[in-house]
Amino acid sequence: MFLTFFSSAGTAACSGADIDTEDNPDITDSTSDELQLEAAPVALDKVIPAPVSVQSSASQTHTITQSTVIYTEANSAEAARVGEYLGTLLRPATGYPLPVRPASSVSSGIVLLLTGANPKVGASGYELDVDPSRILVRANTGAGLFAAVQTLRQLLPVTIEGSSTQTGPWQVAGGHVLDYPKFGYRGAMLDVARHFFPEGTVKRYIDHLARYKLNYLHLHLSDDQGWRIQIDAYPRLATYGGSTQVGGGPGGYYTKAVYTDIVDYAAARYITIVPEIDMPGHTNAALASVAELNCDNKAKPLYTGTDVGFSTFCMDAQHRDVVVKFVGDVVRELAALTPGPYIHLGGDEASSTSEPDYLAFEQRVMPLVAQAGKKLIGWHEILKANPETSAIPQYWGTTPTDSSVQAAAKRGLKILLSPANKAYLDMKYNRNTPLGQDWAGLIEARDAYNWNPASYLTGVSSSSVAGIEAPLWTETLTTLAHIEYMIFPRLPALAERGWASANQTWDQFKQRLAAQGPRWKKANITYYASPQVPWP
Ligand code: NGO
Repeated sequence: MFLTFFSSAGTAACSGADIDTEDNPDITDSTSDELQLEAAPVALDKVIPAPVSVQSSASQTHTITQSTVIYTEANSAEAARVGEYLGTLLRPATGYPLPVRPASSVSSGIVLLLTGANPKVGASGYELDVDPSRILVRANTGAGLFAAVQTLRQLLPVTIEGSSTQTGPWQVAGGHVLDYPKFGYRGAMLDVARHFFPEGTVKRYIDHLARYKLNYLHLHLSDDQGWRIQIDAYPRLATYGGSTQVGGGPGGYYTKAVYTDIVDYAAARYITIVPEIDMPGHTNAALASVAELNCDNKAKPLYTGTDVGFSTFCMDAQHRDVVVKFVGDVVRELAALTPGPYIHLGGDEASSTSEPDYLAFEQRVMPLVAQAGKKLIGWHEILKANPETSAIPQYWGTTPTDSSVQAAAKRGLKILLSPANKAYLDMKYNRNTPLGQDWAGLIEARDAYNWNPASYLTGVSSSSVAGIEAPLWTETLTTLAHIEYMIFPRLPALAERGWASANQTWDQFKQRLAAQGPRWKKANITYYASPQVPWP
C-alpha cells in the first residue's frame, strides 16, 4: 500500500518541495508591522511545554543589550557549557557578543546558577526570575539550566530565530517561573532503517527535541530494509545490510565514530540516545548479511518493500546458540556506544516466529542487556515473555485497555506510552496528507494533544507510567522536510503531554502552539499549517 508513494527509481513522489513553506500559501512572509508586533515580550505562560507555575510582573521587563554578559556558576564547567550554548543561540540574531563568565555575586546580565533553587525543581527543573537588572536561572543540574534556556529562548521575540542580525529590542517579560517535568522519560523516535538519514538530519531532529524539553531520542537502527550501525564482529551488517532502503535507494549506516558524534551532540543537549536493534522479526537486513541466522544457512536477499512480519531469526536447535551469541555480540558493542541506561530490543510483530520460539528467544536475549550493564526497553509484545521488573515495555496499541500491560504494571514494571493513534508521528493528519500512513487512524494536531498519559491506560496508575515517546516511522519519508512536516506541530503537543503537570485544554494550548509557527518559519523549519491552529 505504501509503494504508490514511490517511483520506480525509488524517489518519493511527494518531494520536500511539495510541502516546503515557500510553496505553502498558508504561510506568508512577515511584514515589518508584524515584526514590530513580534518584538513585544512574550508572556511567561506562553511557552511550550506549559510551565508548572508562573507569576508575571508586568513592570519588570528585562532587556538584553550589547553589553549583556552570561554569568554561570563559578567552578562548574557544565554550567559554563550551558551558558555557551545559550550564547550560541542568542548571538546570531542579536549580533551581541554575550561573553560567558564565571558568576561572582552578580546582579546583572543573564545568570545561570546551580545553587539556591527551590527543591521542587528536582533534577530536571528550574526557577527563572526576570527583572530589569537581570535574568536569574537557578537549577540543581545542567539539565535544569538547559531546560530554562529553552524557556528563555521562547520568551524572546520571534526574530531571535533569525540566523543573521535582526532588530531588537530583546525584551523578556518580568516575573517568576517555577518549572519541572511530570514524567522522567520524554522521547521521540526516528526510524533510520526504512530510510537512512545522515548525521546532519539526526542532529537537527535532536535540536527540535531539545526545543520542547524532550530528553530521549530512540533510534530505530535496524529493520527488514536496513541495518544502520557498524558492528565490528559482523561488518557485513552495515556494509551490506545497510546498503539499501525502502524504494531501493542507497541506504547508509553510521560508523561508530559518527554514531558517537551523534550521541555526544545529543548529550550536550541533555538528550539520551536509546539504540534499538529490532528482533526476532523485522530482521531481514541481518538475515541478508549473516547467513547462519537463517534456518537454511542461506543469506536472504535484501528487501526494499514495506511489508512487515515476514522475517525471523532461526530458533531451531541447530541455530539458537548461534543466534543468541550473535545478539550478545551486537548488544555488547551497542552498549559500549551507549552512555545512557537503555538498550531497546524491539520484539514487535514477530508473526513469522512461532510462539514457543518467541518465548525461548526473548528469555535468552533479554538478560543479555543486563549483562551488558543496561536496562531493556522493548515493544509491549515482549510482555509475553515475562521480562524482569526493570524492563520497560513500550505500548504502541490503539486502545487504552491491554491486559498484558495492566498485569505488567501490577508486577511493578513502568510503561512507556506510544499509543499509535495519539503519538505516532507517521500517521497522516487528514485524508489528503501527502505523506505518512493511516493504519492507526488520522492524527490532527488536536488529537495528538487531547489525551492524558497519566490516566490513559485502563488499570495503570500514573506512577506506573515511565513517560511518553512519539515514534516517527519513515516508510514514506525521505527528506528532512518530510520529517519536519510530520513532527510539526504534533511534537510540541506531545512534548507538553510529557512535561506539563496541568492538563490544559486544547483551546488554551492551540494559542501557544500558534505562536510557534512564526518561530519555525524564521528558523526555516517546515511544518504542517493545521487549520485547527489559529496561526498569526
Ligand atoms: C508499527 C510497526 C512498524 C511500522 C509502524 C508504522 C511498530 C511498533 N511496529 O509500529 O514496523 O513501521 O507501525 O506506523
